[in-house]
Amino acid sequence: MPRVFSGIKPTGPVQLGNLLGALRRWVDDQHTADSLYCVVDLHALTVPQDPDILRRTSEELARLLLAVGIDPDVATLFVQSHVPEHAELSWVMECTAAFGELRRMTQFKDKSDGADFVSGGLFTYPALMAADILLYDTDRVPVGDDQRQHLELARDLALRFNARYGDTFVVPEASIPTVAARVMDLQHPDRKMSKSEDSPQGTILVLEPIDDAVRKVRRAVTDNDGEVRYDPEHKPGVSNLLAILGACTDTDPATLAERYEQYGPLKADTAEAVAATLAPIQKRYAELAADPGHTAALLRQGAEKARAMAEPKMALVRQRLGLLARG
Ligand code: ATP
Ligand code: LTN
Repeated sequence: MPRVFSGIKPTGPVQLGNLLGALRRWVDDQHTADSLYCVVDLHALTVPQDPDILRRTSEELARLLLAVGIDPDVATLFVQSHVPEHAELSWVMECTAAFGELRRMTQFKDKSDGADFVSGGLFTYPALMAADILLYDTDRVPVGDDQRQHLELARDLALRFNARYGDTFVVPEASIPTVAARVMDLQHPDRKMSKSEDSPQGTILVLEPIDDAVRKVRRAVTDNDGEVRYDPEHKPGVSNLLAILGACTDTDPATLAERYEQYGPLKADTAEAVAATLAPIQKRYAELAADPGHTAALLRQGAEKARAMAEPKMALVRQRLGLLARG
């Protein structure tokens, strides 16, 4: 079975882009691959976090992953900081990456631009992400389109390490969806929907009241020419609605466009499809939240399973590098 690994940061409430671009495919992949899914709390530390909020967000995120359908009996669900090998291999990856390579990362440029404080971790972040992936001999990484460049780097680092020290890592492939790979902000369709960006009216949260989500879709920014056409470059707002509707109903957005003459019905159908997608997740989340100890216990088991894979891999890496054997 192929190995699948992916991660999500506990940086805020999960939004529709996370669900359509990544999480729904995680659920599908668990049945055809040996999959590991990780709450990447160390990645969240690249920007200052309130400890109490980080703790709560991490736990709620794990619960949401269960609510969307990750089955802990099938997939390995765990928290990054519970497996110390991630941080250890990250250092090795920092030493494998070139400064110039890290400097080219567009996510670093976007997130550092205009920030009051830019941590060293924000710059070296892709090395930690490569470590996450390479620790587990990952074949495939289901992510949204914004992670394409980081995945390329992870591949380059695996190849470089293998060339320098001998075959050690599997070279992973990105798996990016054909529809809704980049869900855009409903108010600013020129930028991606994101959980930590402050755009409440443009961001649909997976756990927000359904009425609020519906209202946001109905008020989404479109354009003035009145034609329904799937053309992300020239008609980003309308195309975003078509992509959301397409992802929620498993239909090709360009085919959907032929069914609409006006924006009103497109918005109404998209709102309805979003509501139908979110409602069962919210119901399941509420059930899980009634027993908070359950999620924590599952995460402990998940970390044990992950550690059993990460420890021997890290031992091999130490040996390849010439680090003295322990004990
Ligand atoms: P942040 O705003 O804190 O950077 P984020 O919302 O971008 O967070 P991540 O935790 O970085 O979310 O990403 C989790 C997964 O969701 C990744 O695979 C990422 O590619 C995907 N993803 C995030 N935003 C979108 C989006 N707008 N459309 C499609 N996929 C997305
Ligand atoms: N960098 C990713 C989150 C992430 C990840 C990973 C995704 C961290 N480690 C490993 C896939 C595989 C992001 O910002 N969305």
